[in-house]
Amino acid sequence: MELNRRISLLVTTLSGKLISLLSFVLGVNVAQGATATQSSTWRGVYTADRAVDGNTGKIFFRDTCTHTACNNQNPYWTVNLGRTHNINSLTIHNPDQARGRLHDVKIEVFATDPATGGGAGAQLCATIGSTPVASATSTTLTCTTGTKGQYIRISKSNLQPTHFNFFCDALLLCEVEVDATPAVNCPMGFERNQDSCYYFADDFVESWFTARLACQTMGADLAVIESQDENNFIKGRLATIAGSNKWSFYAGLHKLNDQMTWKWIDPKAVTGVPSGPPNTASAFSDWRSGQGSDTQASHCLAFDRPNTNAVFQWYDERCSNNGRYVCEVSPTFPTSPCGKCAK
Ligand SMILES: [Ca+2]
Repeated sequence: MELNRRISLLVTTLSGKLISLLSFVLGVNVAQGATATQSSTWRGVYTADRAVDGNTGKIFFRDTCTHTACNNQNPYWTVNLGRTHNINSLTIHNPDQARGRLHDVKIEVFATDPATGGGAGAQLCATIGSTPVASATSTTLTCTTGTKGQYIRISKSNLQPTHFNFFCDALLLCEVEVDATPAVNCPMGFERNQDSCYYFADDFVESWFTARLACQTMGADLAVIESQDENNFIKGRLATIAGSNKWSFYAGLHKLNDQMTWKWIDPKAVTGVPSGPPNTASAFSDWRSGQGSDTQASHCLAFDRPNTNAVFQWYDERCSNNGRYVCEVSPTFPTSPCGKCAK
């Protein structure tokens, strides 16, 4: 491959990964390209998908807008985001031909398809009152905090009488953008903390490698700990689960072949985890006294404690030793093979 092309491909790949990572951190328009449906379609051509095609232009007869049928008294438009999201806000691009038609609107979020019985679990995101939104403007509606689901429905009521043959009150949308971040529904047997799910394997003991395979079998991987909060959550749960047993639990940190560098199994996690104490580096660690710094064959992280009255901390364990283990799955981890399968 020619060098320029290689560089270009590398830049494209990296920027794609960056955008994908940023989208999880910042929240972006997750509706574009999603599956959309509506209660009816005016003249059969102003279809629901036109509000998620990425064209936010508001000129009705030139850009790509939706329009429900004139005889539809309770029109609605629904988008399926494909998986559960924490919904922050919606931006509606209202056509120049709206002429007072964007009024009495209710935006609701559902865990399951409202068209097939999911309507009972509606969460109200936001409303537009009887005063219409101005034509050819964009309006952003912030959802009630904690709004979460896979389906968003925009429905309209209190339709006004038809003024002319060609002007009926209906639901018209040039584009709907949804600012949201993916959420994860924990698989059976997993416990939630923040936006991750954890499986505390306390009934089997395995080597670090077999423990990792066991996690992967469930679409997860050994836990990657990126913050003090996450570390405290796991330590707290381990204290409860272990009780008076002298157990240790593997997590997803291991030492590279240089016998010095500790590395999380998730490449996106913080790098450069400092070796044992004193922990003066900026990266996060929680080594037990005397741990994390030897150059021997102790290459895998286990949560352990010197006695059952002590708190769990990080211990550098020989990877071939048997231990219990903690698995994790989140919207972004593991990246393969099944990190995005969990719903
Ligand atoms: Ca459009």
